[in-house]
Formats: sequence, structure tokens, C-alpha cells
Amino acid sequence: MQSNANLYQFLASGFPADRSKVAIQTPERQYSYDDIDRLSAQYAHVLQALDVPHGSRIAVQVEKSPEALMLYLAALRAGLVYLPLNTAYRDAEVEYFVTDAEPAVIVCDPSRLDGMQALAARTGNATVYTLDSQGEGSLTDDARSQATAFMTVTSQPDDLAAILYTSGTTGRSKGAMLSHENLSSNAQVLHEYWGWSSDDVLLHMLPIFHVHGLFVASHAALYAGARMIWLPRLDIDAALQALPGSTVMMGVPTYYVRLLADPRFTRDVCRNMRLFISGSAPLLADTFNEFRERTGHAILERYGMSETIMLTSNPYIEAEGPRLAGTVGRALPGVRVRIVDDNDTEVPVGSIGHVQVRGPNVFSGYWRMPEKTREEFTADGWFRTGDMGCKGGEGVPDDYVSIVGRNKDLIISGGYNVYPKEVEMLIDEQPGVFESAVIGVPHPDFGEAVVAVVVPREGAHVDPDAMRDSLKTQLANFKVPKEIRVIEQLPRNTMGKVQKNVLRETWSDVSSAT
Ligand code: MCA
Ligand code: AMP
Repeated sequence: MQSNANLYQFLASGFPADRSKVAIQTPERQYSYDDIDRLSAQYAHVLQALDVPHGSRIAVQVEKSPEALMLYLAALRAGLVYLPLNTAYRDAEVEYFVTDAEPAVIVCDPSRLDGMQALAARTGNATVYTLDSQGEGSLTDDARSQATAFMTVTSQPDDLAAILYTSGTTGRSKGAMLSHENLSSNAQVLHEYWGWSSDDVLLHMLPIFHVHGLFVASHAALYAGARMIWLPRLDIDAALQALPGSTVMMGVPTYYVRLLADPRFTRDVCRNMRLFISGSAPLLADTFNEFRERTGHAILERYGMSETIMLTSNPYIEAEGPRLAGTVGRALPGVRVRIVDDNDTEVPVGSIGHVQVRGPNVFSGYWRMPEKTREEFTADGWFRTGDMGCKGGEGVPDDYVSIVGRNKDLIISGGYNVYPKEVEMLIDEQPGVFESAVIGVPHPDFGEAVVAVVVPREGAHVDPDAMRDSLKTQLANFKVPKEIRVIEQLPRNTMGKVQKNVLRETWSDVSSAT
């Protein structure tokens, strides 16, 4: 018999023998592993009935719900390529993704149906369904009458499972193409490395339109046959209630900062926890230390990207080494990480250089961007992450990686990526603007906050409040600058390049007030 590399098949191989076991528990109801199998089958039938070619894309912009997860699993089962979209994206942003990916199916919140149907008609006539935060909508309506068994289609290891858009330095988003094998190999490695078992209870509060919440968290729990306590978003009151019954939590650093800010978050609340994992942005040593003092737990920091899923992790098992603040640990089994100079030559331990990686988890390229793909891989097949890092260093084992900066102009705010170029291009189109620079400055809650520095045209007046209001209609809210400062000219070096480091130093305290 031909073996099936379909990611759903892989995940389902970890489902518990007793399928009546609870897989997902929300404040309102619970879903067993049987429910997962049956509901994803029903959605898969709806998708299959559309009779679109294997590998067609399905773009999904919906609120987090268990049904949204079933839809993702259904897309895998039906052989479609899943394209999750942040619910904060505005129409103009969504239009770009839909135009670029040409999905055959779009699923959106009912509130966006009219706009999405018009967009579908303009860009190629995708079939549009709705799914709301309660799991209701036209998709579920159609699914109800479908059979509850579905023969998952056969996929090859290299077949695409998902495309994740990650913004580009030119302001144009790139779709990272992830295969069934990229995702299943990483899930398998994390399962073993982080010691997952069917006894685990994962507190799942992350959004499911990014790698962290969708792939790292959900895959780990499903493949372990574990239970997920499923909250629609980070909610500290709900988290404090759920933590005593949980064993694992994942979050971006802001999640840990907010937990620590609440005096009710105590060692006792964490009494059944075995693991807190942080990623997507740097975890401050202060947060790591305060967390350990308060709870007795050393947060495990790991590092990854949309293009690669997870790359490195601090050790889970104490005997394998300490969890060190400021480092992202060792390359995961099967993953290779090297630190190189500008000529792609490896630098000595302790020296800073470009982080390059390879492994079965690394994507095959950017959707319809062969040139960009070639640029981002070295001749000998290593992927250029755009991060700067080093191995080892003072008091750090030689094989631990630390991320010390970025070669790409990128701001990470509350775990969301903001590419300054995209925001600058929009600001520069605003009335009265001559030029602008967008920078990230330290922020106590979001890690970094977006700040714009704007130079008006001669004689023109720029109103920062009006500009923010205008930007809010075109950009996802987390990309809108928290502060807009008007200045006479941007600092430039002798080559004429804007000195963002100078701007960052000048404006580093502006966001403390926001
Ligand atoms: C919300 N706001 C933000 C952010 N989120 N501003 C900056 N950065 C943010 N991340 C703004 C809104 O615009 C709004 O402002 C105000 O904050 C309140 O919005 P609200 O929705 O209530 O915020 P929240 O619910 O408190 O959300 C904050 C959050 C959320 C919980 C930190 O952003 C979040 O869940 N982040 C996780 C992101 C994530 O999953 N990243 C993983 C990427 P206004 O009122 O002015 O509109 S995967 C990845 O990076 C890689 C591969 C990896 O390694 O994992
Ligand atoms: P994304 O485009 O969402 O895939 O973001 C990937 C980027 O997030 C990486 O290239 C890093 O710059 C950053 N990142 C992820 N995890 C960490 C971490 N633990 N520490 C520092 N940066 C991180």
C-alpha cells in the first residue's frame, strides 16, 4: 500500500485509542477526538465537493474557535493548501494576499462577507463561506448534512500543506510554502524534545493564524493525544482559572509579562504545570528571572520562523543543560544552525554573525517568487534567516545559540511582525508628508512598539492624530504607530541612508507613556 504523508494522517496517528477523550475544552463546551475526526470529515466533504484541483489554496480569516481548527484539519484532509490570515488585517491587506495566492476557497467572518465576495469576484471567483467565532456560518450549515467519515487524500511529503505570509523588507509580503513533511517532521521532533504525553493539558490562548498557535501548539497537543484548554485570546482572568488544571502553556513574551503583572499569579496557581514555553520574540532576562522567582519555573525559550517552524530550543531535560535567559538553546534534533560572516563562512564560537539554517523543517521557497527564494538560500542550500546571532559566549555552552539582532528591518510587537517599509510607504502617501522612518522602540508590554518619525513637505502641516486615524483604516491595528513624531529632517549617513539607530536612540522613551 502507498504510504500517505498527509499531515492529518500523521497527527491522527497520535490520537488516543479512546477517541471519546476530550481534545478541546472551551468555557462553553468540549470536543472529543471523535468529534475532531467527524467534524473535520464533514468540512472536508464540503471542500471536496467543490471539485477544485489538489493543491488549490484556501484562504481563511476567521476568529479563533474549535471549528476553525477543524477547518484547518479538513483542508489538510482534502488536499488543499491552508492560508491563514490575521483577523486584524484590513481589506487592502487581504486583497494583496488573495490576489497573490489565488485561493479557490475563502472562509471569512460573516461581518466581512460582502467585501470578501466582491474581492473574490474581482480576483478569480473563489467560493466564499462564512464561519463565526461560535463556529456557525454557511460552512457549518453545509457541513451538517455531510458524512462523518472521510478518506484523507494521499499527499506526498513535498506537497504543500500551508502558505504563511511573512512581510518582506521591500514592503511586499512573501508566502512561505510549507510542506506536509516540513510540518510533520517538526511536530515529531518537538513531541519528543519537550516530553509530550497524553496526560498533558495545554493552555491554548494564542491566535491560530500563525506558526506559534497553529503549528507549534495545536500540533503538539493533537499528536500527543493531549487535552487543550482553548481560550479565544489572552485573557488573564481566564488564564488564572485554567492554569491550575494545565500542564503546559505557550506564549509570546507579552503573555508572561502580563501574567507577572497580576499579583494573583502565584506558585500555587502553577502547581500542576510542567512547562512554560516562550517564543516569537526575545524574552527579556528580567522577565525570565522574575518568573523563576515567582513560580519556580524557568521559562523554556525557543526560536523559529514562519519559513522554518521551530529551529532551536533550550533543553527540556535538566540533565541536558540549563535553560539560559538570553539564549534560544540548541539546534533541535535534525536541524542545523550555523553562524557565518558576510561571505557565508562560519565564524568562531563566541563571534556574532548571520544565522543560517537547514533541516527537514525548512520551507521550499516563497510562493511564486523564485528570485527571492534563490536570494534567501546559499549555493549550498542553507536558508538565510535574516537574524544575527552567536553560538556560545561567556558562561554559555558552545552549542547554544543567542539571537542578538536582526539584519532585516523588522519590528516585533507583542509577537506580531511589522515591516517598517510597509508602514513607511503608506505614511509617505499621506497629505503633506515628504518622507518618514518607522522604528521599533522598547515597550514594557509589547517588547517593541511601532513609532513613526515624519518629515512634512515644506510649508505643510502634518496632524499625527489624523494620520493615525487614516492609517487605522488601511493597516492592521498592531502595525499602526503608537506614536507619530514630526521632525524637520531624518538623520542620514554619508551614503544618504537613514540612520535608524540614531532615531531609535532619540525616541527610545516615547512609548513608555502609551
Ligand atoms: C494588540 N495591539 C497591539 C498588539 N496587539 N499593538 C501592538 N502589538 C500587538 N501585538 C493593540 C491594538 O491595536 C489595540 O490598540 C490595543 O492593543 C488593544 O487590542 P487588543 O486586541 O485588546 O489587544 P490584546 O488582546 O491585549 O492583544 C495583545 C496580545 C496579542 C495578546 C499580545 O497581540 C497576541 O496574542 N499576540 C500574539 C502574537 C502571536 O501569536 N505571534 C506568533 C507569530 P488600539 O485600541 O489603538 O487599536 S509566529 C512567529 O512569530 C514565529 C514563527 C515563532 O517563532 O513563533
Ligand atoms: P515570523 O516572520 O513571524 O516567522 O518571525 C520570525 C522571526 O521572529 C525570527 O526571524 C526572529 O527574528 C524572531 N524570533 C522568533 N523567536 C524568537 C526568539 N525566541 N528570540 C528572538 N527572536 C525570535
